[in-house]
Amino acid sequence: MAATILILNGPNLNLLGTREPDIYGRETLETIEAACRNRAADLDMDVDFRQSNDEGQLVTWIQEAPKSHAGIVINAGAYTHTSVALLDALSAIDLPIIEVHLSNIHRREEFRHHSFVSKAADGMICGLGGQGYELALEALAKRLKN
Ligand code: CA2
Repeated sequence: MAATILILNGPNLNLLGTREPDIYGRETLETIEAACRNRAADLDMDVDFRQSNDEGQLVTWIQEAPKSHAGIVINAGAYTHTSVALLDALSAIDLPIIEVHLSNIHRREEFRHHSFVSKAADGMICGLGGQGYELALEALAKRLKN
């Protein structure tokens, strides 16, 4: 049976493609989801692609993930820089985790340089736009094979 990867998107990522194209590009979350589905099919994986503006909802999805998912790709949006709750939830599960950011957070404001999510992630990809999600799926496919 194909492994299912949970792809989590945090607050405001539903607005992609509508504003700030100079930072986040013109892709919408829907086009990123479609690209992930195509890439996952090539890799013989399924994706479960979700977005929430609610920190508690993201925590609940992370807690439930080991029952039905083989790995997590997470762009926690601004919660990346603030949420000990997300760090605790990610640290409490035994799944491979890849953190993704569309923008290069290290080229931006100082407050975006620190990530709580990174403390629990196996790897982090940033600055490559939606392609970062596809690269994260490739990384998980390789890890799950080994
Ligand atoms: O670069 C990323 O992927 C971020 O996770 C995006 C977050 C930001 O807070 C992180 O520092 C880096 C923001 C997502 C909100 O995206 C918007 C898109 C269009 C219009 C407004 C917000």
